[in-house]
Amino acid sequence: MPFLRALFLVLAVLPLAARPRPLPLKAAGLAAPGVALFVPQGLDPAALPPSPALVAQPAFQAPLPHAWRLRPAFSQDGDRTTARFRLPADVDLYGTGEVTGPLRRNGTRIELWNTDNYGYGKAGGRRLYQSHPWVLGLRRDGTAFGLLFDSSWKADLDCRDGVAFTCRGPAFPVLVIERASPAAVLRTLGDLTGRMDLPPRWALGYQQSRYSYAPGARVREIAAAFRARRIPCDVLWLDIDYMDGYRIFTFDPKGFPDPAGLNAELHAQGFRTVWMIDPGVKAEAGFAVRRSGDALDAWVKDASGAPCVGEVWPGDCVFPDFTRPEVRAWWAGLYGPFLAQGADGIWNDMNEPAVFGTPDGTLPEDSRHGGGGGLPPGPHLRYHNLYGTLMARATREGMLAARPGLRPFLLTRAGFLGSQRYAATWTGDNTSTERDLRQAIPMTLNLGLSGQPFNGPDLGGYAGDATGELWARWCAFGAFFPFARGHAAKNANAKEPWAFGPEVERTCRIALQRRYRLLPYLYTCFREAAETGLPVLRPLFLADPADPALRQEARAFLLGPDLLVVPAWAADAPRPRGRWLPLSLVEGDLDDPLQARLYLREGAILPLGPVVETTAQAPEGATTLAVAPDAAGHAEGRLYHDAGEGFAYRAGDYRLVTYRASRVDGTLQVREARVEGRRPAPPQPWTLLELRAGADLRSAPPR
Ligand code: NBV
Repeated sequence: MPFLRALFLVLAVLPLAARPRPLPLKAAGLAAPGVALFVPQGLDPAALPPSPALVAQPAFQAPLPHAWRLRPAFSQDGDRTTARFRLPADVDLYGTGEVTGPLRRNGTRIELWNTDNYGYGKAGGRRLYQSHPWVLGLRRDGTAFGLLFDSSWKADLDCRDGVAFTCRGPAFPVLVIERASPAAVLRTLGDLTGRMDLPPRWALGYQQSRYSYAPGARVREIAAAFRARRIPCDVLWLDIDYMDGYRIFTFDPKGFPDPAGLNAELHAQGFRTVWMIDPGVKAEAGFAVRRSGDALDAWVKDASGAPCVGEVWPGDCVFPDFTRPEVRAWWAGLYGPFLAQGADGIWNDMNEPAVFGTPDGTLPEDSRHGGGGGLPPGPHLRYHNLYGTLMARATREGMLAARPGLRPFLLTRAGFLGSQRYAATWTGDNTSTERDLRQAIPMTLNLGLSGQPFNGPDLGGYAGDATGELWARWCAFGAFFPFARGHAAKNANAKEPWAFGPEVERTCRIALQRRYRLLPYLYTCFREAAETGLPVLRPLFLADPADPALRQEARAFLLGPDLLVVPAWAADAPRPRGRWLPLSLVEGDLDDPLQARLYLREGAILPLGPVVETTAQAPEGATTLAVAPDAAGHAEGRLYHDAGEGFAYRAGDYRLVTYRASRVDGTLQVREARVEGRRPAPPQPWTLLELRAGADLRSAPPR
């Protein structure tokens, strides 16, 4: 009988144990106007856990208004904590970071566990290289909200029935932003998680990469080909094969005997270079980086306290523990001698971190991080998603220390909400397929809607062979992405703009020339993103949040506030309300059926520059102002310029002009209505180009 009673008790208790139990709220209030903070039991509201996503710890400033609508329900189930929001069915959801699939995230579920996901093949593409516990919600009436789950632990973000965030960790705070528009939510997201710093202007140029251009002679050939063919390009990328046996911070003595000489040669031709540095340090006793790291026992530890060893490119590696401030300082110090060779930018790859031959492709969940400087010690389960961000932080600090007068340009593969403070990013190892050509647009848009404006895909696709047609079509709209870089896997075919013959080359040249003409506008959009947190590449619904027809549009997009880009294969895409006037930027662009169609918003002024082959030749300011007057003959536009490099702009050495156009006695006149900053006006005069509504391509399609 005692046995039966025990069995009965176990059976009675089991379902209870398996059921999540509600976790009551401990405190709720406003952390800022329109920003609510919810703290569940298990946390001390006066001493919240440090948040690497946020620039400042949130604290209660005022009571929560009674009418506050969005409140999370917390629950716990074993080691899992959930925050769930019930939402009306007609709310549209966006953001959620770097994701495959549709722009509108309703009905999707993703895993927040940064993963090296070659070809987006693992877990059906449900987890990628970055994690953003963040959702942007848009209501029917165009008002919007943001949900920020402040936990870096391994998690699930489920948008299938309302929004539920479940992490494999303890209780966490939730922030809810309530605003009148999605743009206003994004500004507040920028206030909370920080903004991208203004990059050097050269980083806005076209960039060419391959795994790998090696030896140095091959890099020179690529540089020469760009210039001989007059295809605009600013940056050449050096992938892992420049290293000596994949040892980071070294150069292959055979292929790259004189990196400083190579960099200097490329600089003389108007190129910049970006060199890859991975986190895995070859576990080789004599290797200098290993030895200097050993001196502070810099490594992530396994459960027994010994350095974690895992295989990456160089063979067995140890992994810096970037949660420790002294390790970040050591890592930062490694960049001084490296950058002295003349590299302009740094590319941090494999920093999920990716580890070969392990069940999950990374370090074990129970490996240990030391923390410090406010971060508590913790398991990999807690710090994995932050590994890339903390590495990027240390790298950026190293770049700044080595060259205090230059703006660091850093690209990171792994990231977390807030990593835009340290680095730009790209969407990892996509494929040369129609699927990835198309989903590059919503991926870039959703990263922008998650706080990261400086991002883009490998244009043309990374893995697999590209056809010329695919490459040309991709380049034709990808030329307008904030980060525009062609890249290719080792075993893929050549994917430079000329690799597919003269017709594809011509399409790519035209597309890239268009980008370079837009440079004054693009730089102005970057400055706006750096100031406000608004994305550079924007979904159409940002232009008219109440228009339901724009909510799912993932083919056409906006570059900044005024330019509508419609890929050639999306001619039937809806447009935001108002008139959009067709625009030709370079000769031949309207005659090429593969080019994206460009439209300027009625009432806007678009600053343009000349066609150049590198930003090194681009004059400051604008040489042309394209004006699309509204029915009343008015238009307005902005132009930002500065030295394009360095930090003098922070002390006022910039010029931000608001131009206003109006028709006086039938003649269109433009004046500088407002000037900010104390940088003098550039010497060259600008010419006026008036766009007329009669030339609208909708009524007169191009040949
Ligand atoms: O360093 C080689 C590649 C790089 O080209 C690519 O862009 C990264 O996403 N890297 C991954 C390592 C492994 C590629 C299979």
